[in-house]
Amino acid sequence: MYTLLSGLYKYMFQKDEYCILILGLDNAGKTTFLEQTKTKFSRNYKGMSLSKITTTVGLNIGTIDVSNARLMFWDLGGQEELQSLWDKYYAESHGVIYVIDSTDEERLCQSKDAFEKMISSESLDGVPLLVLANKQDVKNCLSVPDIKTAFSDCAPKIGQRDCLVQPCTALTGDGVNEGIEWMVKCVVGNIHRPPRQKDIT
Ligand SMILES: Nc1nc2c(ncn2[C@@H]2O[C@H](COP(=O)(O)OP(=O)(O)OP(=O)(O)O)[C@@H](O)[C@H]2O)c(=O)[nH]1
Ligand SMILES: [Mg+2]
Repeated sequence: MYTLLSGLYKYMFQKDEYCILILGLDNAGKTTFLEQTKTKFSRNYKGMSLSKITTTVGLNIGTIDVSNARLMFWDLGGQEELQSLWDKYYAESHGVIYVIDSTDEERLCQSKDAFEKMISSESLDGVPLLVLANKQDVKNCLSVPDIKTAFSDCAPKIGQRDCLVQPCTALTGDGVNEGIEWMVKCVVGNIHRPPRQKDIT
């Protein structure tokens, strides 16, 4: 009887909580992506106007519920001097969303270096990686194959981790659902990083 009731309680009131980092160079579109995600996945969420978003100094936090999972996002500032703070969050995270500005060919190499440094951290072993080729609305931007080619020498460091490169336009929401749904499937199925369990209040 106790088992039955406790199972029912868990089903009704507990959610598995996963922490997802949103990383990438400044101006890549991380905060825009987070706002768009909250708008799409939270009923009644009236997000801030996307045109009012300014560069992040520190971090933005956002939470969404998808099925029985609760995703808590940490959107960190991407400016060079803020990148040294990223690794403070690695040990707690269940997944990483890495945002690339597909219009910024000039800094693609810099973005690759930051990505490579990030995935080299042992604290992120086994964590799923969603790479967003953002700003696909802009004519002549880099395509997913262009980005895969530029990042190809990261493959050995990605190793067995789940990894998807997803085209995305954070500004309009294109590709956001696909990316989030993929991430949920990966973190829920990842036995290497068990979720935190939280009662819903
Ligand atoms: N055209 C286009 N512009 C975008 C898109 N996503 C974001 N932007 C623009 O890119 C700029 C930077 O967006 P942010 O979301 O602030 O970028 P960020 O990665 O959070 O930057 P930091 O906080 O400095 O690390 C803004 O002017 C956005 O409107 C997109 O999909 N398409
Ligand atoms: Mg930001």
